Amino acid sequence: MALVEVKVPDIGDFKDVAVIEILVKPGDTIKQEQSLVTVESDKASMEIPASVAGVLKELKIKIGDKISEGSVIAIVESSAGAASSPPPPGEGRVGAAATAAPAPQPAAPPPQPSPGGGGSQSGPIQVKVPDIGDFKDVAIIEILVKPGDTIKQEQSLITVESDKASMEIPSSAAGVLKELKVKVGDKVNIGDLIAVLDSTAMLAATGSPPPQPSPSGGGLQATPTAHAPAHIPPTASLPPHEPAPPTGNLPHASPSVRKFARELGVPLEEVKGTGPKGRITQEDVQAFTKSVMAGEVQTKALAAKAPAGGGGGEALGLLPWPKVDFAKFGPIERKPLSRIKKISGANLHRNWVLIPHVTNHDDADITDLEAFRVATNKENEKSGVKVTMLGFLIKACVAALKKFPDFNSSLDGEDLVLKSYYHIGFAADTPNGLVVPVIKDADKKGVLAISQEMAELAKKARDGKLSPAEMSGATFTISSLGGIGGRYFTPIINAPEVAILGVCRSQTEPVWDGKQFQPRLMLPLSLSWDHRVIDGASAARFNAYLGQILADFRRVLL
Ligand code: CAO
Repeated sequence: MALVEVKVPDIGDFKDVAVIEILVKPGDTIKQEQSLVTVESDKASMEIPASVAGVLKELKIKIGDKISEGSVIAIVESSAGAASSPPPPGEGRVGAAATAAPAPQPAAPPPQPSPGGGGSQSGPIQVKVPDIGDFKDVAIIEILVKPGDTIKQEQSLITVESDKASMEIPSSAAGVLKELKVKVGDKVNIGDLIAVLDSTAMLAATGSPPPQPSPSGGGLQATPTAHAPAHIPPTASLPPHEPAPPTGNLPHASPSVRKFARELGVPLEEVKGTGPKGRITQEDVQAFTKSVMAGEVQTKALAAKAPAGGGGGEALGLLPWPKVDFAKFGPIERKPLSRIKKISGANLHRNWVLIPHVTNHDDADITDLEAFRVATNKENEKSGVKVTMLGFLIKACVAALKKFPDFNSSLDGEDLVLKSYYHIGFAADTPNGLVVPVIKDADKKGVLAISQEMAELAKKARDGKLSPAEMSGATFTISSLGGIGGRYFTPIINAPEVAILGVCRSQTEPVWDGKQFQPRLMLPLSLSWDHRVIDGASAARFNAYLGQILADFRRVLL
């Protein structure tokens, strides 16, 4: 056993680079070549590996310290029986580490323009990978430019990454990018051709010759920069997570954190870094993963998927939407959803998911009202205005809304907005899908006027001619399937309203009057309400009151 000083190996021209991350702690058993710290200059970020295996006794640096070649990083009790006195910087064990996990040689001279191109002459210039130290077969992880771009000298063209460092490769000359010779995923080495620039185009564009490659300009460029994802629109179910601040192109993270994120499939550009200068740490990646798993945030990819097929069920931890080859079971026809279906579908889905719905079912005795309606229609035969049960229902609902104002409200944050106007929407079935025209100020209109307006709006709806104004502002909605049939159903609340009345087809039923069964015309009512605003008792009272009005319409006057 021997105590060995682990020093900063030859890291090329880097001097006074800041320690931004410490990857080990005293007591840790360290493998040879295991990364101990991450340092960062304005040209690259890199991890400094251990030159020996053993137990870490003491750390000699802390975050923020500036270190150079030869600086002592740590004292390791080596199991290999090393010399008790440390070798000079760059030699012995430390030197071995530098070889085993080579540090970039960042300030090597830039590649010279190839014969026939570049330099002070105009024309094509070949830009090649400069001397990047001992790195071999480093993978291109990002291409930062595209053909047609005007490139400045030393502008970063690509980012490469090894398992110990990430760096950007700058252009050795200025010009217009004619051709990229590499793609993401390619492995490159010193001398490999990256791109061809045209300095003539540059000359034409600027009127001055491009700057010459500088002797020190071919090194490594600043790598770590945080990446800002596009704003993620909130979905019905989950809030988007707060994106990282917009400061550059690449997520600011060390190569090992990048690798870790890649293994987990974590989009680093969506992770907010909590380290120095917004650097993303391993803990940040872990915390992000946890919050996605807990359903607290959604990744951009999931948010983008949400509107399609499965409706984003994955984000709710649900099974993915089943993918079935329907044609396997018989002939099929594929038809795109109509525009109205797409819009109303998305709204209905949101409302169904976000509103805690409860539906109360009840029956109203409309025997006398129906007799009155039939008589009214007979009297008005010549006028052409036909009154349907829906006209009476709208008027009856206004009376119930006045008695139970919570049903004529909307939730706005933690406030309930109670409206003193009564605009009643009615669901209309059209060849292209469901729309909801609105009878404005129904409290100020008689049943005949309401019926006439309803007929006009329903026709406009079927002709696809309703204006947005004619479909907005409703305070309560009725969905009547009375003309079609059925008994009861669960209507979906039309947000931001808090209740909706579903009506089915009336039929004559035997009703016990205390002495005997009487044939009565009964109208099935289904009232869905938002349980955040309304409770079951008020819903039952609302339905009962509505039933009373429909049973004796004179109550509307009271
Ligand atoms: N019980 C028995 N008969 C009823 C009735 C009821 N509750 N409601 C209507 N009727 C009768 C009408 O009296 C009329 O009979 P006649 O032809 O003998 O006069 C017939 O059914 C057709 O009425 P209507 O549907 O044309 O008129 P309406 O005022 O009842 O409804 C409108 C108008 C536009 C709401 C309706 O045409 C419509 O589109 N309904 C579908 C709404 C819908 O799709 N809701 C579901 C939403 S959730 O997907």
